[in-house]
Amino acid sequence: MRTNQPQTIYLSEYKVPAYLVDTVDLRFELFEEGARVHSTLAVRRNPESTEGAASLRLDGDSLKLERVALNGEELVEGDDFEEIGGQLVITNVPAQFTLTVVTWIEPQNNTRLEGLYKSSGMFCTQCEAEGFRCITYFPDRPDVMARYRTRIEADKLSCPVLLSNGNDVERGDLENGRHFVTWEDPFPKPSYLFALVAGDLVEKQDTFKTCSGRDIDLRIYVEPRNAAKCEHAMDSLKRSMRWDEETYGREYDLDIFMIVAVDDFNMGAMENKGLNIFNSSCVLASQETATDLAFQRIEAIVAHEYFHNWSGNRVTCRDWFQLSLKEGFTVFRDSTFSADMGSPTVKRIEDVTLLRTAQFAEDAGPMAHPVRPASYMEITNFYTLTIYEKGAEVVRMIHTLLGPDMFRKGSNLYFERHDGQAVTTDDFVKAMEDASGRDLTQFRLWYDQAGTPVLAVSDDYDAERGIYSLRIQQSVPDTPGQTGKKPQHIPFALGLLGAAGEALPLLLESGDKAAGAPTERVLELTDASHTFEFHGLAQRPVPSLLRHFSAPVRVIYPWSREQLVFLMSHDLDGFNRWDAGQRLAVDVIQSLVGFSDDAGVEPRLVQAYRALLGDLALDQALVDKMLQLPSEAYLIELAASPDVAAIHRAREQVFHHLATSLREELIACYHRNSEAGTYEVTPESIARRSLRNTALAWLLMISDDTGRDLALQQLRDADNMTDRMGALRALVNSDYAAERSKALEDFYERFQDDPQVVEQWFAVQSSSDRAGQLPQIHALLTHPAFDWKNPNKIRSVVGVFAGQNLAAFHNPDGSGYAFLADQVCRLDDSNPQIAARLVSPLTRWKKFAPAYSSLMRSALERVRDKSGLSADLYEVVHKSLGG
Ligand code: B3K
Ligand code: ZN
Repeated sequence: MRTNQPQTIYLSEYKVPAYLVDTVDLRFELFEEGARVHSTLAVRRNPESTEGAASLRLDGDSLKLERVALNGEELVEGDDFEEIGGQLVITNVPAQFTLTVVTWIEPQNNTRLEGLYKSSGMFCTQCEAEGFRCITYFPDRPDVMARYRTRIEADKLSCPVLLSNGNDVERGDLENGRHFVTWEDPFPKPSYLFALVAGDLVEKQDTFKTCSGRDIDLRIYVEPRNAAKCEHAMDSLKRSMRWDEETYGREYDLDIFMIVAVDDFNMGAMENKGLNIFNSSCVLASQETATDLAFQRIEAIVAHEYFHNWSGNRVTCRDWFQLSLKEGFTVFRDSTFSADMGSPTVKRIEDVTLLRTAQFAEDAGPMAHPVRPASYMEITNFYTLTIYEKGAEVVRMIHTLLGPDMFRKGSNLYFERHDGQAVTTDDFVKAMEDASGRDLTQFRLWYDQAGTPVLAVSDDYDAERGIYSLRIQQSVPDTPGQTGKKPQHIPFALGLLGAAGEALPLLLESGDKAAGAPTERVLELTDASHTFEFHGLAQRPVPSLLRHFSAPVRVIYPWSREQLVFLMSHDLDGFNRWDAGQRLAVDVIQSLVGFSDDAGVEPRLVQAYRALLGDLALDQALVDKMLQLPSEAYLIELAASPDVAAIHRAREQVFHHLATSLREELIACYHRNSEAGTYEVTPESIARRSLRNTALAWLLMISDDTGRDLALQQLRDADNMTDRMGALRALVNSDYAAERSKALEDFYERFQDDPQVVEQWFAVQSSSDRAGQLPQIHALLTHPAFDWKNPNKIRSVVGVFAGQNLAAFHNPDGSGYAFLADQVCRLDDSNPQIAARLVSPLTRWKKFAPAYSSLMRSALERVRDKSGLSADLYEVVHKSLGG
């Protein structure tokens, strides 16, 4: 616990490590009451370091030091070494030596879930970013790469399975019912990729033949009760391995690849070399217990972690400012993979929805930071949507600017040039430049400038000359610590549509031939203002701007509702069809904020939705996406000084009006998509289930008895979790109070022994403005299935309430804010990383209408004044109150 201000770390102060470590020899003695860690390091002075340091500094956190020896000689505290500010400083070391350090740690008492800890009786680790220092003293920074050999000793009965990185090279029995296994990882790696697992696990085994004909042993380790839930993750893994060979030419390198599922985990999963550790909710799935969304999420996360083997592990980050080097690139890779496995348009819609709703909000808030930050206090606070999602968009723009072939040449060069190295985002861009011959100097600003660029677009049509001109003005808003920004290099994809919806040829010069001319172009914006002229146009076209969302920017253009309705049904870019629908719905909802009269709901919106419900020619997954109204969170993000209650009411009003007007079509849609068939997880069946459940949700929203009966029947008959959860959610969000309670009770009764399902059961209530008011949320926190030590449970109640149940969280009496502040303070003592994440909704206080913002601020101040505030929470709270 600290009370002092944590230190700020600056990128500009980066220095190469003074000492390097070539090999790490570890021996873990695991016991119920703690663990002893013996570490022997082969250390040598770094020839590239200019520091004349004769002292070796090792990082440590919460360690009990038992012994230090140098070249076999015992060292004496005070004479030879000191423990200063968490570091172990060994004085007068030679240029090359062997250092032995023995530490004692208590995994069973580790509630932070960093370093070595216990989850459901199993030992496991999480070392990224700085967890290795909670295991032993070490230069815990990613540019120190070493080869690891790890011997694990434990009780044979409680820990029959002992795992670490690499290949198992030796195993045997010890006295007192104990045994050991030794693992050797031939690839040098940073300490954050170290992993250890010891417990009573079952193994699901499979194999994969690589492109060069090597057989890889694939294993997923789970608790025995979960043995039947690994198939989907295993299939996803094999698909990822094949895809990475085909798309990036990346073959797996070790002979064995392991995944372990653990229940208590701070995030989704971790890419430790050869031994990925997953949050159970991101790996376990079965038809009965996992929704389609969970199936898709598991596939994406398995792929993401697997792809890290090259983008992250073989080529790693020099320092944590470069985090997006591996995260942005790997998110881009997993997103392309998911697009290839399903519908690219739908995947793009999902990614952009997250980006525009949450990343844009981050980029406009007090924690805004560049994709490559210049400073941080606590690195765990920087695993953000900006690093991950905006970082992925930046790589995606490079892909767009270079084209697929040059991009592949660039990625090949990057992997070859930097294999086994710890590098920077600049090295990545340089490889892309060198392979393609393109100059990305200005493009690099995407890594340095925070804030979402704004493009103000205006147009003009000269009927006489047949010229349509488009003026695009770029500005990048100020963010904390950054003002007066330069224009960025932005790929702007567009098309023009004729009156019948036809794609018009884009002729940039007056003499250009229409035949064979492209109907879509990527314009490159580099200046604050550009004007483009399109020739040979007999009529004023309708512009389709920023197709595929070709850059993470806000586009401002005075669309008429007529244009939006037209684009919704005619744009050739599926993404922009969806986007036009969203813009229309946003416009309609916004115009109703503050008014309570239904009569104002735009009839063209109803017509457009009616057309969608009847459009069987269009990809049904896209139809389903287009039917979703913009979320409250997105509407709030778009508003200048949002009044949450008014936005909530306006959205509900539009919802009701649409559902009432389209009742017949919704019932037909429900039945059309309910045709019996065997359960499959294919894009088509997923779309069918989703549409059916969308129709159900809408019908229950207007308290339609037919809808209620369909929901109850679906709940009785469902053979899969998507349908069961769809029906439950519709009932929970309805006014049928008796049915809702009964459905919730029955559901819990049935699934109470399955933690992943119970998490969904918590979330469906916490997210509901009907079932998730504060008294009910309090009741969930005292429910027997709730567990303050389990991040998933905390997220599914507290996180979901504050992040998704916005009307209740923003209750004008401030009770939602006070509640969150209480929970954050409580959690800070046990798990500061989770506390700092959960507080995030309060940090946006400045954005809201005054009545809300002052209450949010007081709640935040109360967190600030908590005694013994962690560094994690300190940084977030002070930055959001301070500026
Ligand atoms: N690299 C990990 C995230 C680690 C977070 C540490 N606080 C998972 C991932 O992005 O793949
Ligand atoms: Zn990652």
